[in-house]
Amino acid sequence: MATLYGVNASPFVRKVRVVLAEKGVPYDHEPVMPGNPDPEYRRMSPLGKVPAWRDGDRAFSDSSVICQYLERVHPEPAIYPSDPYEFARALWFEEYADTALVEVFGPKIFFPRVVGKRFMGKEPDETAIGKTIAEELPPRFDYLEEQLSGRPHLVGDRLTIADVAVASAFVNLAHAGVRPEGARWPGLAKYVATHHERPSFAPLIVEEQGFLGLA
Ligand SMILES: N[C@@H](CCC(=O)N[C@@H](CS)C(=O)NCC(=O)O)C(=O)O
Repeated sequence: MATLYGVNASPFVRKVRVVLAEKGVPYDHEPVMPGNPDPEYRRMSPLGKVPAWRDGDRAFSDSSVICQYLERVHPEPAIYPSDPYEFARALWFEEYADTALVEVFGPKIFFPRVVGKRFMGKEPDETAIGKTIAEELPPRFDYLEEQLSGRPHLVGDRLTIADVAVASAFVNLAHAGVRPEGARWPGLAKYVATHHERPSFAPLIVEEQGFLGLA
């Protein structure tokens, strides 16, 4: 059985776990922490980042690479559209989630409010977090609300890597107690809640809540 390396609360590790669940692929899970200096780990992930993936003597890192590899090895159900334009759009939303969403949701909100507090005993700077929530979340939420236009998926009419990546980023925000307000972003609020209820997401969220002491 192949092994996924990386701690469960990472949005990138979660992306891969959701894809594995959607495709029904069993795997072993080693909850390696980011920045692991172990030379053997660095051979799989030279930058020390999580996730990494080992399948026999084949090992490599990066959630986007792993998800595309999984699509080739386990094509059904497809999570990448076959239409070239829809494929490009799905990759774009994955990229948007992995950069524009994660860089704000992670280090500016989730990390200080949840990780710093629980694992380092550090009180979060709520003034800075409140400023981020007030200034940096609305343009991102507005963009996604407009792109969704009330539809259940970002690209086409079924789950793609776009939804997996975007909904995964929103899990970290939810762990920090922040969700898009339904009154202002009704489509996005429903989209996030619906994806987090999927059988591929829900058990992971419960597992993470236990790990993070949020249960
Ligand atoms: N592009 C990478 C990003 C992975 C990443 O940044 N993971 C974080 C944890 S959420 C990490 O390992 N950070 C440690 C570091 O940057 O040294 C992917 O999609 O896998």
